[in-house]
Amino acid sequence: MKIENIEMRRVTLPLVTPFRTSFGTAYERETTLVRVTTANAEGWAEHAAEPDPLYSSEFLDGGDLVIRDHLIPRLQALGDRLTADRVATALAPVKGHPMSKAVLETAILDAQLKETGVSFGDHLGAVHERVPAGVSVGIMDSHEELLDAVGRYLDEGYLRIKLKIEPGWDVVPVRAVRERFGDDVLLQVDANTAYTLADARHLAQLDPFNLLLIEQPLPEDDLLGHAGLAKLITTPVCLDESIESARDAAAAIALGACSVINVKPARVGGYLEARRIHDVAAANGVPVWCGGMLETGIGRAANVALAALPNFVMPGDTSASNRYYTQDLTAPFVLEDGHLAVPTGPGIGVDVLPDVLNELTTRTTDIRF
Ligand code: OSB
Ligand code: MG
Repeated sequence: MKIENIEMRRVTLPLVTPFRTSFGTAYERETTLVRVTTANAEGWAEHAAEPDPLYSSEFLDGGDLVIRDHLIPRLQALGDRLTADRVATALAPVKGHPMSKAVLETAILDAQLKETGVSFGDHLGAVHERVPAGVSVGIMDSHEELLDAVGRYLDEGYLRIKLKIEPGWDVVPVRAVRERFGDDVLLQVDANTAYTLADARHLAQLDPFNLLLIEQPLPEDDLLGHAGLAKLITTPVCLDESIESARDAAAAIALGACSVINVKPARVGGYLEARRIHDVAAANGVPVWCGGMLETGIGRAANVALAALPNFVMPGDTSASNRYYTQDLTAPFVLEDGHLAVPTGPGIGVDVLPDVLNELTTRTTDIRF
């Protein structure tokens, strides 16, 4: 495939409500969009990193630099032999930076699929036309505020609630949600690495609440700690930050460090590696679900397609556009009966709205290929 141009466009979208996690509070979502132009198509993807390196070591300004100075030159060296399948191998000599690699591979895959008229879902192996939607609920200033938010999301039809937790905001809010909304609500928690193995006895106090899982309780490099914790609590341990590849997934499963995996395509270098994680997990009887990074409609479209693969058996953080934004960059993803429809058009299957895009753009860089 011959690429003519790569545009990097920085955009900022205000969030409808601040989103607080154990590592910080986001008031807006800033991202770099990558637009790949070929003779017959335009491929789009969005960078998952945040402005600060708090979720992982990647951050947006660093991503822009590594894409421009280290990743794109390696793709240019492939010339007309460049295809989405060859991106990961071409970029492998550059250590780390999975989110920056993912945004390039995804935009190139989108352009390629648009040229051939194939949807992301069909290309990846989707088996569902719609996927169940969960919602990730941030840390709040009070329990009343939390219960209000959870109540509103349940009224909207969300099929699973995930509570962000940290030391000082864990057992008590989980109990409050269970007492208010009952034992039938599918409920899980996400600590974003905020605990250590020494907190095992404290985290065991979550056992009676029948949570689907606890996500990433310990630091990302502590697989043995997670394996130890899994033996000390009955809540299933799920990994997010720890899993950056299918090899990581295989190791974590073999060590007993997790019994569920949150698959975020950006965190693992793209949708092709994400599919391999899906496959490794399936082969080991480990369920997976699709995580999110507050994506706009551009990233959400591809995530929803991935979430339609057969081993995505738990509702993902694939929420509707209005959970994040009053005005999305694409036509909004809307909750229908607790589900989002998998796009069926070529590539990611959604169009970027040009006026909204221009209004939210803060800078643009063109790289002739
Ligand atoms: O840990 O899953 C996470 C958002 C930003 C960074 C990390 C995480 C999250 C979420 C929100 O939990 C998921 C979403 O709704 O996109
Ligand atoms: Mg997480």
